[in-house]
Amino acid sequence: MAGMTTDVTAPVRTLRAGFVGGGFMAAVHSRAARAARADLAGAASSSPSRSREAADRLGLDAAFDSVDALVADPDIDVVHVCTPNALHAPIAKAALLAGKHVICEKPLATRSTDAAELAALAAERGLVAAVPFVYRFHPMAREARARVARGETGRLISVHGAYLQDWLAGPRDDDWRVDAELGGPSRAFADIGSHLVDLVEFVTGDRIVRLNASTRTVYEARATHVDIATEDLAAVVIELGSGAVGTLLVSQVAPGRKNALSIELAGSDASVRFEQERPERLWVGRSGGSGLVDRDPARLAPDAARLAIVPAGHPMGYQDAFNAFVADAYAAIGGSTPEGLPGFDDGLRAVRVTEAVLASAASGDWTEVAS
Ligand code: SOE
Repeated sequence: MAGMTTDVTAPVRTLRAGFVGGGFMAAVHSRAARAARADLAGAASSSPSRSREAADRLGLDAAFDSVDALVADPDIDVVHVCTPNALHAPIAKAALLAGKHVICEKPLATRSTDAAELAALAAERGLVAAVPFVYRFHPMAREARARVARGETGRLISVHGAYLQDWLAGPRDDDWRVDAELGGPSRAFADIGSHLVDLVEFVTGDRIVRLNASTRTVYEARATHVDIATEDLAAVVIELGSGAVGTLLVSQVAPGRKNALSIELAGSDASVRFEQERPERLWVGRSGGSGLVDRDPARLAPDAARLAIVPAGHPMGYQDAFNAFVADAYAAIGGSTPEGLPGFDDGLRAVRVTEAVLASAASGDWTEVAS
């Protein structure tokens, strides 16, 4: 069909993928792996019966009795880690030590020392190690990045980003993530602020160097948890390496907001705004007139067009972005170097910014982000 591109990189051989965890994210990962033509080798969860239930529900070949058994299976090439946050680092480490490529959910680790160890280990072993910062894979987020990179927006002046959800907005709403033992010391920022940090840095090509944050725990008790210490929201003022400034608002208690990730950059010549819930369009703002750019592959930058797998007017969405991420990760396993694949170094960046947010919120001071 005219204007359609289908060259999202395909894996060069059939990979065998194993999945640790059986929840929402394991379902998303396994759909993407199937679309990338992997063999879906099996699932491991917290018990043999939960592994069986996950394998059946996700349509995987086998159920492993334990995570260790999955990681030790010589037939598995790539391990997808889709567990609660505190288990990401130990499982990713075990998989890398077993010589597996790893796709590990964010936050890569609940401490930056662990994330740094994983990034170093993956590099040392020459294994592909990717973190699903999948909002990078919306064609119009790539288009924003391309326009910034080719100078269309001019000198970067300011950034404002938000990631707002409401699935924890009520006092009885509850989830394992509120528990620091499972989720880590940061909740809202680690869970969704990490995506926002990644997208801001990816699209601007700049780095958050210092920040000043306030956090709030609105509900210290929920349906099953009490004495909750993890944050429901974070409001952060940022400074970037270029001298640009910005604000980030990250909240899991924003009624009516489902998955409202947005970033807006103002440059000296133009602004761009991308909204994840309306991913088919990019707003381009100019003093002399503004407008919406449609996802029309014929008119996009090459790196955006390659991700546009259906023509303009045929909406793409979250699972398409996820599929493109997994396809690119698998292509990297096959020896390619796809543009913009988020690796463990990017996972580490997000953990470092998260730690700076918690440190600043605790001290009330401006805090440097470790580099
Ligand atoms: C829940 O907040 C969640 O599923 C996150 O964990 C994901 O990273 C985000 O993409 C959507 O919301």
